[in-house]
Amino acid sequence: MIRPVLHGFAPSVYTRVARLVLHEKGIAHDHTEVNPFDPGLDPAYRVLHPFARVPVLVHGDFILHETAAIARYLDTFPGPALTPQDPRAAARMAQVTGIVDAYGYWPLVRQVFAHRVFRPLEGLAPDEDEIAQGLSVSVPVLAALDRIAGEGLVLTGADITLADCHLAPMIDAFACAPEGAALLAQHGALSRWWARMARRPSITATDPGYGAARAGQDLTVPPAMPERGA
Ligand SMILES: N[C@@H](CCC(=O)N[C@@H](CS)C(=O)NCC(=O)O)C(=O)O
Repeated sequence: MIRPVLHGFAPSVYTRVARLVLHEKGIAHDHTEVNPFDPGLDPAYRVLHPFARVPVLVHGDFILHETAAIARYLDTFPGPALTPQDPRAAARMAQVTGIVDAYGYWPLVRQVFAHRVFRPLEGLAPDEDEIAQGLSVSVPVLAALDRIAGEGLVLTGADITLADCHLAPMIDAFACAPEGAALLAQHGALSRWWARMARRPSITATDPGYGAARAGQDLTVPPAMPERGA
């Protein structure tokens, strides 16, 4: 069987979504490190990703970008199914993915995490207005996800689905900011989900090391990759 290759960036939350799916499925794969924020990014990378983002999955002659599509493709590989059979649970899973992509990523990650955690680690000043705006925009996002987690069709912490994989990296990054952790704590069902989810081996194995980075480690150094599953 041809091994898939994940092109990704160690600190990237979207790369981590794909890595979580690979880990939960136990898919043997290789990894190529690409920094999409590098002004010197090889223009040839746009052959793989016309918008110059990460991740990209290359499987033989099949090139796939957009994380939700990558996750769904990987879920067709052998291993535990990460898509629920129940139509309503499957719909909720797609809904969580949509909420994360459309409303969650920017405020949670690019505004709160990037400015409170990542930029200071890179020696750059945070923009407090971005953080304040990100926190404000995050409130309805967390509320919507909290309702879904409380309903119990997905985000149960028991039967993991692609919804857990898509959401976990965003929440982990957001909660690295003290204000993010405080806001998350106000959402009981979502907090309980994250407390259970954070204990999964896949979360530990794909940890980009924000905690360690806060202690002075370079975040752009990839963790122990390539990761190889069963
Ligand atoms: N819609 C894309 C979003 C991927 C994305 O935004 N990735 C970030 C890293 S987490 C990125 O490559 N950012 C580079 C940039 O914004 O220039 C997906 O679902 O894969």
